[in-house]
Amino acid sequence: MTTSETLFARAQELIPGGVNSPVRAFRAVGGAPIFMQSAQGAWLTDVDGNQYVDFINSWGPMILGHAPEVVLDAVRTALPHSLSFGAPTRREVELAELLTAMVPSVEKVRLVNSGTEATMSAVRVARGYTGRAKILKFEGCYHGHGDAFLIAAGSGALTLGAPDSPGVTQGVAQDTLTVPYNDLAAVEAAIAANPDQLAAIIIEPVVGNMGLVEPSLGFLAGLRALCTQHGIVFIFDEVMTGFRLAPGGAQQLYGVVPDMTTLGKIIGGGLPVGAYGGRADIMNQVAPAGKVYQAGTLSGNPLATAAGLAQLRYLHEHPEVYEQLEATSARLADGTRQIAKELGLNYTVNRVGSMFSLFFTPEPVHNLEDAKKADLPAFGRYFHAMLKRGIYLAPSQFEALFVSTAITDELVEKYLLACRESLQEAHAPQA
Ligand code: HOZ
Repeated sequence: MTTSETLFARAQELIPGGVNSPVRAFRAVGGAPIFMQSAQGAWLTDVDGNQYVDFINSWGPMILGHAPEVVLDAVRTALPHSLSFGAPTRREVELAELLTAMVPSVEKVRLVNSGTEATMSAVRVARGYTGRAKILKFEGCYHGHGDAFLIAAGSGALTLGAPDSPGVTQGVAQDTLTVPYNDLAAVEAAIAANPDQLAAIIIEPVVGNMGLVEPSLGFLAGLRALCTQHGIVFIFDEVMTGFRLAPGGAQQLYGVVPDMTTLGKIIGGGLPVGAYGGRADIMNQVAPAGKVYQAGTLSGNPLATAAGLAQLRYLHEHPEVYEQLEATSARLADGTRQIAKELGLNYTVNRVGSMFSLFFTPEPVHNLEDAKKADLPAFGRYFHAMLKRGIYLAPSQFEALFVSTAITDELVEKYLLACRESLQEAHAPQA
């Protein structure tokens, strides 16, 4: 038995499913998860000493690769000054200044500890601000594990076949409306059927949680107009796209400014941080400025703000990072599409900036129904063939690849060679 297998056996005795977040388990692809030991740059090393080129990057935040000196230095400097105060600190102010400078919609911001906290809080604030109860989300979008979002949810919930989670009460579920992504007419119909009842529309402006799906031309602008017209708070969940698709996230890339934005892991440089922010009049509803309550001892934790500030400052001061990511990701995604074509597969590859997905279907993928047409057993075989060749992908068709600046030309070639061999292996006649 490998050390990973031994650890997984022990973990299954004590941790539900043996993992602390379902998407880490290999349920959709078979086999046992790999336990990691360390990482540097593009490379992950597991507890058995095997190495992999990382295309998950902690689900996005390791945009500069693993253990970048600029972030480690900041944490080393902060470390001797203690680990938590539960009191305000200078870096919280500096991080708020940077976030408001970089993200177009954010005039005021509150730090929390995860993307889930950010989305739960943003929706509560939208409800407090509007005095309305209902929210609208899109099928296959994932906004963390708050009750209100576990209806037609993406990511691990979709992968495990539980997009509507047990444990979410009828009362909560009835306040969440869902419509297909990229379907503006369906949104208009939902608003018309629930006049003056919608507090918020929340969306991943580029979806990463049913695989990578981009917004159709005019979709985000159309939603913006509808929200303005009907007094609905428009929330961009940029937990994965923030600071990744552009310094100001998808809202900068598409030129559509929401009322509120939720941010996650990337603003902690790998440490647990999230944030929600937006228009000052909306954010002034948050306690103690206003009456909508939200709190947290670890919010603005001194190590997390040190890491996050260092990473975001680097991104702010080095816009060339985005050009590099664009060039590398284009080579990876275009190469993947070309290889699939040469093998007669014609699979769909969706890409926006440094996020992309290879869907195991020749049909275009614009929404969840399209994504679900993928050949999941073939994806599972491909996943394991890539892993065997040292390429670490998310263990689900319904997740995106995240590219870091640590991916060199040589690693692009390694990935493309593995991709060709793995696609062939995944489609070889089964014994
Ligand atoms: N939602 C993130 C990726 N789709 C991953 C976080 C997790 O669920 O572990």
